[in-house]
Amino acid sequence: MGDTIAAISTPQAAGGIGIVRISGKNSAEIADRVFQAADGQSLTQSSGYAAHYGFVHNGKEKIDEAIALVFRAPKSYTGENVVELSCHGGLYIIKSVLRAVLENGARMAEAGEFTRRAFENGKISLTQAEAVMDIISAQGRQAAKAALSAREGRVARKIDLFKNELTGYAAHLAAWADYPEEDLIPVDTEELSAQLADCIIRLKKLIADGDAGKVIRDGVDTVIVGKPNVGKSTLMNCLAGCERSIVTHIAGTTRDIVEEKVVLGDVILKLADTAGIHDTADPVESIGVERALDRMNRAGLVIAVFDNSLPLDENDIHLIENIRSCPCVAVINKNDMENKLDVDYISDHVGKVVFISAKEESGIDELASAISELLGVADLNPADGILSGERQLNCCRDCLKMVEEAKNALDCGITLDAVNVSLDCAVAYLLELTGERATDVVTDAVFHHFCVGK
Ligand SMILES: Nc1nc2c(ncn2[C@@H]2O[C@H](COP(=O)(O)OP(=O)(O)OP(=O)(O)O)[C@@H](O)[C@H]2O)c(=O)[nH]1
Ligand SMILES: [Mg+2]
Repeated sequence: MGDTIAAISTPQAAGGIGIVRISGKNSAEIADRVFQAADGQSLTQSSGYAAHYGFVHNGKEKIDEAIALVFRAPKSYTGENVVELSCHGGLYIIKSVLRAVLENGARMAEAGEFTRRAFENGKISLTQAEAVMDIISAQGRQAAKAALSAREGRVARKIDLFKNELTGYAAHLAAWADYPEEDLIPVDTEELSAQLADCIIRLKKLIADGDAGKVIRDGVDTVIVGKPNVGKSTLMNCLAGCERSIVTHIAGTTRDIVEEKVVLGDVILKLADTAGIHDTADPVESIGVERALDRMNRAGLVIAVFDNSLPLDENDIHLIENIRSCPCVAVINKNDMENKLDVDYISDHVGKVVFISAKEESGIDELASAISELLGVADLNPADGILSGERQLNCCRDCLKMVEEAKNALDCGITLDAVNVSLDCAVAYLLELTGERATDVVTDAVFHHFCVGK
């Protein structure tokens, strides 16, 4: 970690401003070699949080006008000395500035290396580091909120509370088991069992919220299914806000799968419009039907569309039988037309039913609410600190398993030593989650996903 690193921290595209970030012990010295402040001030002599106007050059060649921002360790993103050179955002200019910095003593930063240094210098926990990546890749309002709250340490603080609670129980048990001659408050096994039961409920909620959080962060694979001509493609286009799928009055218009990512309310849907499901002799259409069924079985959410203007037929009934085990919303489309559909039959078999007119774009808010409820995000408060990513969720699931084991051992009257072993393991998983006891393999995996410049 002794060397000084540099990278372009803004996107690799033309823009108003481009930033080259330099971090490490010698960042001000290196910046001084390429940056000449208009007032002659040397950056090594500058105080922290100071901005200087001047020019960047490489040897005798003047590259661009720039502002140099100086941060002094430990008050910087990485916890090291940092200089950020803000130049004009042309690709050629910004790459020339980076080249000048690299030729004058800095090393090219690896992906995520700035954030890794922030973690290794104790500026942020591993969950906060992961949140930085989530902020960059957030696609919706809720996802951005969740990432920001994690960045502010909400997740880390929540995990700290669990950690302190479980460590407290373990310490009491250890003291009681190891020093029976001391005048310690006896362990009340019934009370401890109740406390662990309560902890289990809270851990399960944290995991459930994390699972729901995946929907706002990464989106959910969603398939629109139904018999031909019910308005699947019209719904797809209505949600996508553009003419993504071909719509005609002819049954069997959609043959292949058409995909589009859309934000509906707070949820990101990775939508797939499919061929109408029915018995068909047409070989092309039947491949489309097979693909639709395959997608349906793999989807995280099924939007099953029915035609309000037609009586229920065997294609509809067959579809209802097929979707029973999937998380599913039944959409009664063409609500603008006279009702001939047996809606009661559908609501008896599918938990959530929503009336819409895809053509007139009505009922879409109700569809959004039904989907949010079904996916468990309706009551999710993204600012509350939600676990992000499989790594965090797995640590938490492993911790839960250990707390459950500890409670079982306690309830079965197994020695307190054994209970304590499980509690210690539970705490170890939480330490892995926050990065306080993460192996290099775990840390490498976390930072592997970062882009250069972060
Ligand atoms: N009145 C009315 N007509 C609709 C509505 N939604 C779709 N339609 C019409 O229904 C017909 C079929 O619409 P599509 O969206 O192509 O139906 P689909 O389910 O994708 O059909 P396939 O791809 O053939 O399976 C078109 O003529 C649409 O204009 C609606 O809400 N109200
Ligand atoms: Mg279609």
